[in-house]
Amino acid sequence: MPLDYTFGGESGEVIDKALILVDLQVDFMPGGALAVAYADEVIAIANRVSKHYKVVVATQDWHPADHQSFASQHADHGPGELIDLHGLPQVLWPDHCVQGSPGAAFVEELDMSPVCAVFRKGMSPEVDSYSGFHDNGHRRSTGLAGYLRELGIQEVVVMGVATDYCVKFTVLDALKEGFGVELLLAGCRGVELEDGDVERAVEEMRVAGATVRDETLLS
Ligand code: VGL
Ligand code: ZN
Repeated sequence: MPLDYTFGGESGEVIDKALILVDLQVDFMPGGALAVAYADEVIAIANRVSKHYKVVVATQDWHPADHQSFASQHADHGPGELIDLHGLPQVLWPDHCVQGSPGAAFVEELDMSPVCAVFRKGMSPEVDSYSGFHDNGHRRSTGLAGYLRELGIQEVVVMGVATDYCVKFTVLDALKEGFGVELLLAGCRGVELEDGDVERAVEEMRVAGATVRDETLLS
């Protein structure tokens, strides 16, 4: 049974896929605690495309103040360093997206009206969660895959930040969950800790089965 969705005032094409907006939060914008260069440019793209989708979900990085992905929790290490965290490789980050803080909020300019559900992640202090579907150890699910399946979704379109972290892991998990995946590259920006990280991430997503679109398609 098709779902009965209407979009505020827009009579355009309605795409029978879910749009996943990854971590469009204040701390990832220029000037934020974990700033991703030019991330602010994708907000207008999100606002433009989101009204065309049947289902739009947003992920939200949502850490307790003592999250162990924060360099501040490790006396001998600094941001950008790679450590072993309970058996998983972990890049240490500046404190960011602390639950309830202004930096954890969605960017004010982001149109949240088409967003039907928000999936928060990274709440457990011992394990990071880049993907919107699972934590990095693949032990706990956020419920996103089940939510999308309940709505009859078979294909997802992914955009947001950061291309080389949360977008990449969300795309790879979506493929593992059996969804068709399109990466909206124009709507993504990356951290690029090392030169070439974004390019390698995009290649990894493509090899895993994602379709990479380099244009926004809809106006
Ligand atoms: C992210 C690093 C730490 C992301 C989240 O949204 O890509 N990156 N937490
Ligand atoms: Zn985080």
